[in-house]
Amino acid sequence: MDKKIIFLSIIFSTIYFSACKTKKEEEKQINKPNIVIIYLDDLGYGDLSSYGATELQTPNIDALASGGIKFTNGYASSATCTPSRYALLTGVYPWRNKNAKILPGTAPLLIGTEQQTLPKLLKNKGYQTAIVGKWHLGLGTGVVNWNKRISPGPNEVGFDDSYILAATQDRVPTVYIKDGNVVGLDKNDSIEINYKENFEGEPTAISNPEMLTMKWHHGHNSSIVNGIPRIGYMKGGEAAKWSDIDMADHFLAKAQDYVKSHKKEPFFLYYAMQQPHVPRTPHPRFVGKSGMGPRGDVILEADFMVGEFIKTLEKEGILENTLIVFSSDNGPVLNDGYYDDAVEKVGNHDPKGGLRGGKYSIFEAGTRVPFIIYWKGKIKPQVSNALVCQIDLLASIADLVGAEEDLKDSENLLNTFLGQTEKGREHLIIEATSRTALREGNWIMIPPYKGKNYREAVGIEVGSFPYYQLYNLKEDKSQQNNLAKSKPEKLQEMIKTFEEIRGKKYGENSKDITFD
Ligand code: NG6
Ligand code: CA
Repeated sequence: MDKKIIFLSIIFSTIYFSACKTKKEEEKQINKPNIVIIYLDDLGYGDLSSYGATELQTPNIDALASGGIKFTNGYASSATCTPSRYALLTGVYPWRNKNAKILPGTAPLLIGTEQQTLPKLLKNKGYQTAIVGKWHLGLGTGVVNWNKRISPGPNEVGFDDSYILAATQDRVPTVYIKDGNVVGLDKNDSIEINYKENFEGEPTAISNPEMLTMKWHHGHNSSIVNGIPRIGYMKGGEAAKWSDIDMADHFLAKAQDYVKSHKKEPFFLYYAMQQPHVPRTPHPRFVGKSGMGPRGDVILEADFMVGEFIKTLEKEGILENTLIVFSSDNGPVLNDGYYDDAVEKVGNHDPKGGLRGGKYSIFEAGTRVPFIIYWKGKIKPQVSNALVCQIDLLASIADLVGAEEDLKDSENLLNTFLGQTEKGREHLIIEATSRTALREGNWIMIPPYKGKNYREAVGIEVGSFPYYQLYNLKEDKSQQNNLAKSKPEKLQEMIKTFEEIRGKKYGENSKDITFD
């Protein structure tokens, strides 16, 4: 070949490839915002002033809603915590995993270490990843020794850093765990946990009611920590026990520290707050602020924490380069096992925002939750009625950062999440304590289920009837008018779609949790 041609082709290919690189680099800049998921625990569709609450004000979360996209048909995959978190992090419907139920503090890790997860895919795209807050997806492989490094856990499914509470605030162990190690553990005071029986001589809510500062209503009568009776028995670990009233400040400080020390790289932070789950333990500066008792007070506390967190992003100069998702793992409940005035002081506040049911329920209030996406300067403020679910964040974020994922359940709704279209999912399967239903267009179809509908202990209708239910949610938001009989064609069409996804044996695994 002519030397000149070879020379020229080298020059051209160098120019060509360096041009490509520049474009890719450019894309990198655009497509790699920091990603933060702020996830509350049991916050209802009607618990924020931006979602219609009039009896309490949540200005900081409202600012995200009014400056971003407020979804009115945004769903958690489930009406309880563990399954919703499983769906959020794996993009897999929780009913595909028979163990995706509310887990005790001793449950093994629910997510397979080989499974794809949101933090893993982001890690592969150069992100630093972290969780601060509630985990509730199991730890270890069976029998956990809480005095050694606990593994596998969040760090083995994609999080570079983890600072968690293992299960729930009402379950033992009541300690923080950092990257698999109990924080502040005195090696001479080892921790033992048992969910079946107590350790000899250890006080419980039953044997020593005089030690309680909060009374239990149902469940929650095992070990006492900080005067609060919990689920499960715990011995030892005195120095490591958390302070309930400081938990919100504690997690905020961890989240802020993380942002400050990772502001130079793209990061993913899953900030999983504990409010307003029981036991509701507002810091004294929030006590009495809502006039609604501790449940209202901790919602105000959570709102304050969100405000402080956003201020940190702003101060560090990265707010414009951070995509923020705000949502809740399931709907609201007033009495979830403690006497804490939630029922007595709720007044005119409607945590369900006019929906039917609540936490644990296949009715709308179980899974339809506040769902906000905020990206300063990038997303045009709007209200979106698109049908979206937290399970879709995985596929959508994958697209945002240029990852290719072959997913069955998680749908790529990136354009919907960025406010470029109001087209959401065609349909969605929602789940509530093993019952599933089909949400499609304006409709929801709930198949027949065994078991009681009304659960006295929590004061909630779980949506269980021995016949089909069909509601038009656009006309009948509170699900009062069952159209199963008057709309047989619509019903049949939805049963067909439902059974195509769920199979005919959808009810087989449905096992109720105990409420009382
Ligand atoms: C239930 C608890 C409830 C709450 C829930 C989990 C009883 C009687 N009730 O079993 O208080 O802890 O589990 O909530 O123990 S969730 O939001 O984490 O799913
Ligand atoms: Ca929850």
